[in-house]
Amino acid sequence: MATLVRLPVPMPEITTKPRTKTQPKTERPKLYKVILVNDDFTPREFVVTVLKGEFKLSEDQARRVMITAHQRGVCVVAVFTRDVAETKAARATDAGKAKGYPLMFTTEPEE
Ligand code: TYC
Repeated sequence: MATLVRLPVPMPEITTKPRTKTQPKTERPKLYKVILVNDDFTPREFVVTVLKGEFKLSEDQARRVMITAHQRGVCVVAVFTRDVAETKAARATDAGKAKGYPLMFTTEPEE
């Protein structure tokens, strides 16, 4: 008499991959504001000239930025990546220093 042996049948293994939602990485660099600071000595025309030369502002834009800093104490000139902002602020500040003016440009990170 034959004995029936029941062998275990292997089940196909179902594996589920954990779905980790991957954000498309298009990291944008943090931007920095270049800020023009008012003082009592630098001639208005010189400030306008520096703004046009270093920041490529039009005559009209440069005058508005200069007047805003003159009236309110500071004015944002433009925003750039950190390196560019710091280089431009330093060059513009140096342009004033070369003429003996206390003209100052600073940088600060955007919120
Ligand atoms: N206040 C300066 C003046 O009356 C002009 C000036 C404007 C200087 C803006 C700096 O960031 C400045 N001659």
